[in-house]
Amino acid sequence: MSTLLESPVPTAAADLTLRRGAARVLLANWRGGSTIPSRGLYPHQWSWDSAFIAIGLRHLSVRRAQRELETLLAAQWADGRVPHIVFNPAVPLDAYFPSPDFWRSSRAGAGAGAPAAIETSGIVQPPVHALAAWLVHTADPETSRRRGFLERLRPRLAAWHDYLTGPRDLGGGGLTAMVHPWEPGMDNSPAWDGPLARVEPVAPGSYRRADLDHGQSAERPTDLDYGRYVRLAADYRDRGYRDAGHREAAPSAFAVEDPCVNALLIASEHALARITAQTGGDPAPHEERAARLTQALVRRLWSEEHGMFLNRDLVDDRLVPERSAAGLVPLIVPGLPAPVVESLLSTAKGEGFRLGELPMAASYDLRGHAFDASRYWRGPAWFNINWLLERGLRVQGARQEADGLRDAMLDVAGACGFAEYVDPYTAEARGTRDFGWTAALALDLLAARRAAATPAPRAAERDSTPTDSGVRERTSVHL
Ligand code: 9WN
Repeated sequence: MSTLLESPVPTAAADLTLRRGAARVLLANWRGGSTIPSRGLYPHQWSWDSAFIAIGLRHLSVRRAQRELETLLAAQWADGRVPHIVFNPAVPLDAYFPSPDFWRSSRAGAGAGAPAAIETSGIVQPPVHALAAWLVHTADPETSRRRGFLERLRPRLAAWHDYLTGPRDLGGGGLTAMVHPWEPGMDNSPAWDGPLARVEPVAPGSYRRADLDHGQSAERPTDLDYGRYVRLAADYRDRGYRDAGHREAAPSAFAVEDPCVNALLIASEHALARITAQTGGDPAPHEERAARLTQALVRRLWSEEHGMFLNRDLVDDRLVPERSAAGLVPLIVPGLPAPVVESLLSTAKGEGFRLGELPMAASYDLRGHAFDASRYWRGPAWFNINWLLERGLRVQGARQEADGLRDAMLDVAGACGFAEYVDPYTAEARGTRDFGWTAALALDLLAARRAAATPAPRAAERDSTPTDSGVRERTSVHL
């Protein structure tokens, strides 16, 4: 694949080094049909990791990027859910916990439509997939059409969104809900401390954490939190992975409406509209659903007082007063009311996140009572969240700020060895290294920067639609 590393446009030496480094990570983490997030800590396929990885992989190999998403969606359940982990049967059971023998998806999930021949987890992760599929398509529409890529993915993506907006609208207010802290992807966010406090942890000796074999305990969730994660997952499994509304389901002890997850659902619903139009269908139902979700997002999760979106705890039907970066991600949603956008931008640049001043935005308010610069999702800066913020700034027309964040992320990505996350003040590496989405999103930002500096119009520009045309840069990377 080394020839794929050569750019058609003259590239600065530093960019080329970064590109080669990122490509090496993705090549090393490739497992024949999908990419693992990291060797050691995460040896299987993860759902939202694969979507972000496909977004970067398309700059190296469109075929691999397509395959990444196809492999994940091949493990989709008949009820539409896309599992958060697809297990590699060749990996020893003790390499990651919870392992397939904990989830027992093919048996415990049979009633919910889990595949019989592939073992997966039974929970989900944020729906970045339709967005990723569209971006992969735009990288090479010709190959995509020839292989029927969008035709094959479209029904699966539609079923996925139907699941999230149907059985997972647990609050009945038009948003999707997450039933485990692993589902929104920000596992250890201080926003979960309140909702999790109600959950009885399982006994400490009843399982063995594999993550501490690879990660430093000061950078990982505590044992108490793990005990609660395990309890929630085991209870969901023992209910046959049924969601509330089903006659055999009990309400989940943990249920939240998360602004990042719902913003991604909206962005993906817009992408699904394009995918549907591209494959000869009617995009209107998807655009209408995106508009309804956007209204529900503002109605249910916007907090004027906090200047950002918050999580809604569905058990007591209250907003959780914790300012995490999840509440800024709705910047990616087109059509938000102007005062909301103004307030979000000012919160992002303010004392809590210092966007434009620090290298990357923290995952949690720098002044928050639970802030920790090193511990999982309680302060460190993450590349996927910052990639979404960069994208959101462009959607909202804040081009200078977006350029600044993009350049800073590119500087940090190479310097930290493609770390999983970094200290938000010093940009020092935290978590595991050679992390898949860090490498992939660096590739994507590099391509965007190069495209923005290239005068000729590109094919993807012609594919852009009115929703984005006023705010998109001239680049294949942004829709
Ligand atoms: C549990 C793989 C995943 C990411 C999540 C991140 C972390 C897993 C864990 O790693 O979660 O799913 O074991 O901590 O929080 O966002 O998808 O990279």
